[in-house]
Amino acid sequence: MIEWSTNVESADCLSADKLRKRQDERLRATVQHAVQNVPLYRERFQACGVAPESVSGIEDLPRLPFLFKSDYREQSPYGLFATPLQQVVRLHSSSGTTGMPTVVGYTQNDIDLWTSVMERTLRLCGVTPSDVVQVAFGYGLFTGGLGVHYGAESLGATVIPVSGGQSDRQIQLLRDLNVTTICCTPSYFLHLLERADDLGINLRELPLQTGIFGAEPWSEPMRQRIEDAAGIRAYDIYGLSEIIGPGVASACEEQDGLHVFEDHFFPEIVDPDSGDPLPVGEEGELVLTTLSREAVPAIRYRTGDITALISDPCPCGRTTTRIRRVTHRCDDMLIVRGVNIYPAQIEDVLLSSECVSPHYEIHLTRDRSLDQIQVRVEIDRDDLGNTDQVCDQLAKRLHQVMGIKATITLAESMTLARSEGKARRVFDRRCEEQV
Ligand code: DLL
Repeated sequence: MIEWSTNVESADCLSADKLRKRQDERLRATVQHAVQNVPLYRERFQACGVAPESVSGIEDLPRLPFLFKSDYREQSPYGLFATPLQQVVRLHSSSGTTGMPTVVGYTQNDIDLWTSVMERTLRLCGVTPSDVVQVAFGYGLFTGGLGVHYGAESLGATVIPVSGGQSDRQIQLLRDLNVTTICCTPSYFLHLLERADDLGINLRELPLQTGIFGAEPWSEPMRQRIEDAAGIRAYDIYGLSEIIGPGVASACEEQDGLHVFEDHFFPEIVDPDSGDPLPVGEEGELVLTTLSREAVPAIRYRTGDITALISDPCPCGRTTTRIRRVTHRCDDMLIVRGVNIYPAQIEDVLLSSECVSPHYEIHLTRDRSLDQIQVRVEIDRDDLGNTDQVCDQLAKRLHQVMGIKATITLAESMTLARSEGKARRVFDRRCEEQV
């Protein structure tokens, strides 16, 4: 059993020495546990010539082998489990947005750890025992619903476990139960805003104060739009099933990056191509090591998420390191006519125009071996001004930012698909059309 216990009040404010001592001890235990119980770790450590006893702490991490998403798939379902199934009390699964979903397991200690980091997450977002928290993340194999649920209960808040979907009911509950905090994907909240409008309910007039959003990339302009439209403060929370679920990192009241719960999950940033560690502040791929997980420990997991570490101390007083908002993944990059483009760049440009809504789709096709990119975006319902002019301006801005020409199509309000969970925004049909 990996020993850990965390005082949720003080864990985010440890001195650097105390934190490092804790991380070193926990890493040593994690390495022993993983190498002893998981054949894949044993093989990888042997192949790199690293004896587990030689690992004394965090400074040894760069010597250790990486773990990849493909390892979870190849070892599926239980190959990466370090504890017998008798000790595993729960299974969850990743959402499979980038391929086959992966199965992850939790011992009772892992569930307690998850509850504790989720309680810390909610505290960072300003939630208190007096809050009424509507959990509109999906419950089930997806980690969002149950993760937030346990954390909110442990904090002593009043939890409404509604799960995702049934949007009209969500809005009724927000109104009738005096909900103060809602948790869901940002794209689902955008949808709830529209439904509320259709039902003649102004969210700004309800007691709702806080939105806790995550599980998919969303931009700073999107956060501002949500805050203005709903009259709430919107917080970004980050996590992934392979590590624990939500509860890896969270924004605080300063809204400048996300604090990582680094006494349990150690972050490194590496060059996505070479895997070499990058200095603090430089953008690269986030690599996470679990320091206290039992059932499925992860050593140097390549998350595929792109971010950077923030070195300056946060004015909120918490001492944990921060990461920048994750706006894209390594595998999100679209190569269009030889130019690298991230959907997040397109979102930034679209949201800089007041005339369009935050609902958009990016369609890639190929016409006689030439890539075509079409961006469909909905017009804001109150703004049906000069649409040609809007299209022209957006196309020019996109050309400046991306260096290639995109066709902009304005779609009528409410015509693009809405999601109850993670939004799908990119439709790449280039290969289909080539065959
Ligand atoms: O999405 C866990 C979660 C649930 C996080 C609820 C936050 C809130 P997965 O389904 O395994 O787990 O997907 C993990 O989603 O590697 C990122 O690419 C993306 N992701 C999660 N949170 C954020 C965020 C959950 N705040 C994958 N910003 C991760 C950007 C995010 N991307």
